[in-house]
Amino acid sequence: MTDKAAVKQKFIDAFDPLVEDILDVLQQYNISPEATEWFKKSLYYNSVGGKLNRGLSVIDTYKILTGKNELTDAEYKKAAVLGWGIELLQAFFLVSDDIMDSSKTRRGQPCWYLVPKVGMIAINDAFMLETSIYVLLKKYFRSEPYYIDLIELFHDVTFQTELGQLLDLITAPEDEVDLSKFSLEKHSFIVIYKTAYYSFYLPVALAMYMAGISSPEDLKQAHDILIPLGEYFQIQDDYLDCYGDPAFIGKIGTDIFDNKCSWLINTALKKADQEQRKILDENYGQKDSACEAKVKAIYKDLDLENDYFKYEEDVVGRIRTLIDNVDESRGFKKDVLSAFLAKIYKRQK
Ligand code: GPP
Ligand code: MG
Ligand code: MG
Ligand code: MG
Repeated sequence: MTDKAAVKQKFIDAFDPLVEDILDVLQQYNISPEATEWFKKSLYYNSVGGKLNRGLSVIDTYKILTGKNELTDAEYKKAAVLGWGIELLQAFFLVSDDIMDSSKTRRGQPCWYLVPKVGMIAINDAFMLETSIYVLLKKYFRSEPYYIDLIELFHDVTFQTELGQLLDLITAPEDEVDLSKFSLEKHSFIVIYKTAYYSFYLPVALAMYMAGISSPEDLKQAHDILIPLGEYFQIQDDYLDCYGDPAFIGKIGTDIFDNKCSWLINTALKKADQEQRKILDENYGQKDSACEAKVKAIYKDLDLENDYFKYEEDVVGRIRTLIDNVDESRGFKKDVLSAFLAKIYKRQK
């Protein structure tokens, strides 16, 4: 096993006792074995199987902030609880998002709502994935002075992500394709809220509270770089929706079908001539494979892949400069941010 695989496996192994903690609550309430089994299946199906980057980042960030290469078992456990808290939040978002986006696969398997017998029970399962976070925080952090900061942070970030999802959805109405409503400014707003807060700011802020390096100034420094980093990450997601290999990314892109205000369509709209614009107007968001192919053909004619590669080099340069200017005098460390950037630069999945 490579080092990286071993690190991931250790984190995955830390999930089993946490599932037991959550299921203990059901047992206290005398919930039937059938319901307990259902919930256990949902916990594993929806939380494990992805890259786990967000969860692992809590542990990495904590190590960098404290300068410790090895954590004690107790420290590792607590960082892992916070990491799994984000993964549960992500599971809650993805189960819900796949219903809203009519997606088919996630992490190389059918979306949870498409699993036989699940259907719309997935909505309640999503809620329970979310509330499991607070079962774990209560058990492991209740006596910490920063307990309320953790809870408030999870709540604020959840609200921000839901606002982003709202913007994403109302900018992509199913029955009314109007590309003139899209813009890169709107796109930026959507993706910062729907992705950057929970995927980038949250893991770092959680580790900062746990490490005790959490002055408002340091939280702001982290925020001001992690938000653009998260925006870049979602633009990669938009790019991969069209150009990624489904076998590799574990999901089939739906953005053109679903009339999404994605980075690619916005970039295409800026470059298209009248004729190309007409084809985009007629074929975007049509929930039809032939229409999708016509949109992809325009993307190819416009050489959007090249725009994406240029964007990537440009944004990474800007983020590197921001990182260089971080003030480490109160204890925050630039390496936290460079480690994040290194993890996502030129990612293929
Ligand atoms: C990613 O958008 C955004 C989320 C997963 C947040 C969902 C938030 C909720 C409150 C449900 P996406 O649809 O582009 O992701 P993917 O491409 O993985 O489906
Ligand atoms: Mg989606
Ligand atoms: Mg979505
Ligand atoms: Mg996407």
